[in-house]
Amino acid sequence: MLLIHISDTHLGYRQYNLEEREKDFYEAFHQIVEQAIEEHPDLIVHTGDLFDSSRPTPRALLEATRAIKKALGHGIKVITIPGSHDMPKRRGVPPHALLEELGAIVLRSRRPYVVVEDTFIGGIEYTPRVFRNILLEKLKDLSIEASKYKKRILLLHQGIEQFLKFEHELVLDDIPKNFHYYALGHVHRRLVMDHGLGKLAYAGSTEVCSRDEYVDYLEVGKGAFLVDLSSDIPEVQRVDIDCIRPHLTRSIEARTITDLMKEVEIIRKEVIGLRSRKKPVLHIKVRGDVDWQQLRRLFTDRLSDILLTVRFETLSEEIEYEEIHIESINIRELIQRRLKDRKKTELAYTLFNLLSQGDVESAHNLIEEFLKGELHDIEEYKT
Ligand SMILES: [Mn+2]
Repeated sequence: MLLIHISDTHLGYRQYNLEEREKDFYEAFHQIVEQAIEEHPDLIVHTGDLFDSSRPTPRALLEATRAIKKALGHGIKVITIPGSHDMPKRRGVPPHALLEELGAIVLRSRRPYVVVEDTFIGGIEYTPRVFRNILLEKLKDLSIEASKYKKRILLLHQGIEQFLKFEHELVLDDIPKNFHYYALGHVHRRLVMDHGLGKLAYAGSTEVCSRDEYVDYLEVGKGAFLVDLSSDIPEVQRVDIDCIRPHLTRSIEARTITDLMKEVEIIRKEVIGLRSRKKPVLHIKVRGDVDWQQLRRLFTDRLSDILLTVRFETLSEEIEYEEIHIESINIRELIQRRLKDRKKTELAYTLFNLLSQGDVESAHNLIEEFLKGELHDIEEYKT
């Protein structure tokens, strides 16, 4: 059996609120599906965060539908699980249900596995850390069920401690050992390692969701994995896409205007030297006090013809952290100590709780209400 493993396509993500960036994510998805079809696999598995939101826009739904319909039309099975971004937070149907209507298979609680020929394919939707026990239970059940079949594949969208130090739900030992291929999503950097009877792999995101991911892209590329399960140990090969928009990061010190203009000229030559089909995103880290208006004008005037956008951020002085000597860590207390304000602590702590449960949507609403000065009752957000 030959499969293509794709993950974290985040369709609908509009980075920097730019339409071009939204389109980049669609383009990456279409390109990888096209390349997948050319490999003539039996199936395509997608390990979550197909969409950037559990309520994708019609455009995002349309793009997903087109690509998946195409794959299905070539006789390729499409199997997916909801991820942390596209799983409804409370009750409700994941957007994937729409794709089920087309003939894709969505593995989640009500249908945790399928069998294709003699291959067992099990999957679990993203499960926040607070439900870790349920997750472990489900893993055990799948492992037992899988043992009846010759080849076994497991689909997960979770963080593993080794790769996500502070936001993981699992450690490597939690993952059953009797599968041949572990298709994982959630970690945006591509990686493959030995586990159980075969290989464990994060396919990574297909576009650059945050600046740091561009560094990963330069090191390990972006795209999918082509997995051949015909031999005892699966062979995992990279399938790379070439439509990733470049991100350039430069640090500058606050200096005279002449110095800054020299800096701009150097960057200009560099950008032109890239010979990229897509205009790069430039990230400028600024150290020291600057005249922001002048800085912005200078970069925009001299570089806007060759860049998609310039993002500025301040490089703050190193923060000194106090050492903590307490027996158990009380998060609320730590926040209180740092912020020294009861209201802000309440907000930060509520946010912390929501986010540690993966409830990005409520966290987002909370912040939005707060910023608009419309936050009347924080209790509503307490979990
Ligand atoms: Mn993701």
